[in-house]
Amino acid sequence: MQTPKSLKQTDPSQPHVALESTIFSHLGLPSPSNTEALQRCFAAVNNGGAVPALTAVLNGEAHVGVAVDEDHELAAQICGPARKVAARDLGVAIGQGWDYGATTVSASLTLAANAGLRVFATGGIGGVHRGWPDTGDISADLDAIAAHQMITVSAGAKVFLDLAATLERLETLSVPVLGWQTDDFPAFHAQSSGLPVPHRVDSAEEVARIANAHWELGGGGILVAAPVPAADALDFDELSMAVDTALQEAETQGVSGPAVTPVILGALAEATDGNSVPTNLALAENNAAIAAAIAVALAASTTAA
Ligand code: PSU
Ligand code: MN
Repeated sequence: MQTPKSLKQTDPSQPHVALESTIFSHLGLPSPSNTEALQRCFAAVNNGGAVPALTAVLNGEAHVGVAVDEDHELAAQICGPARKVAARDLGVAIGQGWDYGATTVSASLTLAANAGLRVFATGGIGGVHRGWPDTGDISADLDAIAAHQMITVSAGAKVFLDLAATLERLETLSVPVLGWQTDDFPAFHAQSSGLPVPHRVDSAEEVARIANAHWELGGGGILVAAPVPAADALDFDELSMAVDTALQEAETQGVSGPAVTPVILGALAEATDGNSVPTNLALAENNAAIAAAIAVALAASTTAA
């Protein structure tokens, strides 16, 4: 695949972990927690022996590998006024020269795959929204995960979604869903949704073997679902009540389209008295660390082959 000129070059033979930027923007987390999340995810990837590759659209150029540690101003901008960029918006953001575009999971996977990367970490992926038969609201994240030969590490899908329908959809799209040291599909802020994962994995090497076999057969993306660490998890019942409150709030505001997820995330933070925010940070950091281990194992398996 040809790398678009506007992509900042990375060396794909090195273990890299691509990161999205929406979660680090005002659309994903309140300030200053978003900056803290960015720093903790970068540190987790570095400590795991991999290179963080933050994706974003800056001054009309798509980037894979924004060096935020060298450019605090840039970090502040990404965490500040950025506009949401999903996969379908990439051409628009580049063509219209948007100053700061925060990439979602779908946009990040598109850019990272074009740069030759294989591993990506996020907080929780988008998925099938509750009430989807009426609204048709199914995140473009799912199709993007299926389309690109990348491993996505997430704490399951966001808890306010229809998680059973999200798993069904991933099955239809032929996306292997691997529970990271768990038999249960995680529920983002809570360790378990009560739904089983189709397969459990226990090590990064195991994920690398599965990915190599899957890709040799022409398969697309793989989802690794890692539960939030126990110490940082929220109680599922308490969380469910907060989700109901947040969904009602979003309905009252009458939002639709790309605005839905940021509004619900904000309402959820309020409904949990802010408790969802440190949990969100902890799970994003945990996912980044696991993704680094997988990137290192994948690079080793490619060298050995
Ligand atoms: N998970 C988080 N915070 C976020 C998101 C996910 O913890 O901000 C973002 C991701 O960028 C994801 C997007 O790709 O929400 C999904 O948006 P939508 O539901 O509109 O597809
Ligand atoms: Mn949507």
